[in-house]
Amino acid sequence: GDKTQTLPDRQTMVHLFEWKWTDIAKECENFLQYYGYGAVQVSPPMEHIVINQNNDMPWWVRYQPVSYQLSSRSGNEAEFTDMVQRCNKVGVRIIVDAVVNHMVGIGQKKGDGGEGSSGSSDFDGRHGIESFPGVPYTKDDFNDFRCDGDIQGSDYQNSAEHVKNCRLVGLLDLNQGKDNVRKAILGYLNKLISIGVAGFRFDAGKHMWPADLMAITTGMDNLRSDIFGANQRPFAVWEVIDQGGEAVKCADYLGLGRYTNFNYGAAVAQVIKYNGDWRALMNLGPGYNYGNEEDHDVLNFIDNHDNQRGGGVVTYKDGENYNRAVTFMLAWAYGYTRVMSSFDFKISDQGPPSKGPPNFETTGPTFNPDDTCSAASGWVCEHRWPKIREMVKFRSATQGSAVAEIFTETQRVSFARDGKGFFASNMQGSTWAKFFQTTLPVGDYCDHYSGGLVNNNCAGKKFTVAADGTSYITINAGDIVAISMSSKI
Ligand code: QV4
Repeated sequence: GDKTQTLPDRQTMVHLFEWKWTDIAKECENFLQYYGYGAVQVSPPMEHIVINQNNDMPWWVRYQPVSYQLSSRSGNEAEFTDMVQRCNKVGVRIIVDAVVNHMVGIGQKKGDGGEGSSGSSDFDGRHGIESFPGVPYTKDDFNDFRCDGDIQGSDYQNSAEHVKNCRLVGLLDLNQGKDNVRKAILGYLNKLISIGVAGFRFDAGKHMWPADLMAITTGMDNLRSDIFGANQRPFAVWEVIDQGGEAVKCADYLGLGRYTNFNYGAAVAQVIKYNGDWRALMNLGPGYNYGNEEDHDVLNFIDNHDNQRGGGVVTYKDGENYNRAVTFMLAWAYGYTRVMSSFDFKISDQGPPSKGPPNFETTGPTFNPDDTCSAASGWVCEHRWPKIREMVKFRSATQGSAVAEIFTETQRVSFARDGKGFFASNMQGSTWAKFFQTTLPVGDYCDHYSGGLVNNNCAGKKFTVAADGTSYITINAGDIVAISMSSKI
């Protein structure tokens, strides 16, 4: 379904890319609950291939399933279960990255060239053998009879059939039209639901047939009623990259849940990274450019674990521009929002911080006194950056209130979230100072962007709103101001 299944006032999800289950459990308890993060997207929890590539284990091994045992680089089943319980207890939901389009890359076999598995299962992905006893799947469960080759670049424009039936970068393509394949996938998903997860990010949704996905969607159990209430359906977001000109369209997936709206981060990058006109962002919503569907259809984000590795979007490597991009997203009333949280990488394949060979055991983040992650630990933790974590509070406080009072001047935009919040960005080379209509109740407010309320003390700039909702606000060149009901002093 498209319903987020988060607590009503928590409307931001964070992707804790490659974090260990034990570290996520602590993060829910020690940090996420206090800033209003509603859910965590976790890396794929199933058993995956294990590879030593130049004395490192690439991050993408997590996208080559060997079986549906809950045994991965992030931890085992007991640790996963403990994480789900502890996060739910403090009101933070777990969203699982479900890789059900394919298994390992063709030609790979356990024991060959150092290839192994993160659990106990054997596998043989050689052409025509294609055996995964841990599920089990046999060669008859794959799409080789429909397409025995890789998806070609031109297929993306010309052939939905090839995009769905051929192999994505050599990954053995499962046939979700088969009953036993559907049952195996549903067994995996329903087990996760019984543990207490709230839903799924479905990897490579674009590469599966919507009719098969409908069967899988309707076959899922209800969420646990002791946690979510009666008759609640799992949240689903389908990974469909469609920025126009594609044979497979995001609109094909409406009704199955939400889809990953790659048009959003692209639009924001156009303005913030490539010096476009900020006023364009005031139209970002349903119908803006291609592929921006209704509010309840989209998951919006600035960058993800794929396109931060060279997709032309704004990423943590852009420094202050990243703060600006995520801040705008969290202030603006469109879609369910996801914040990316990365480990620092120099090359694209690089795996998360680890103890190195032979086991590549992940080493977790450590924290600075200001609650950011220590750079020495290798984790970037964008979700803990002071401006971003404050804006998550803004989003919670403004949930459900519409954009109002838009005021613009070339690279200057301001808007209110009716009765709940006010945002202004000044990307012009000179100070912007005037009376703004904030729509907020009379009182003093602390600016989230320059510090926010910390233990009830204002660490940022202070602004006074008069009885008529107006406030005289000064915004420096290149700065942002954001106040909300959650920063009322
Ligand atoms: C290699 C050759 C192939 C050959 C194959 C033969 O390159 O030409 O056919 O061997 O076995 C890795 C390697 C890739 C290797 C492949 C199979 O990079 O070189 O193929 O494994 O062994 C991630 C990485 C991929 C990685 C994959 C599996 O990005 O590089 O492939 O994991 O480990 C499209 C899709 C979209 C996709 C996006 C990246 O529409 O669905 O590309 N996004 C998701 C995930 C992404 C993940 C996958 C899908 C696959 O977000 O992280 O790919 O699960 O837009």
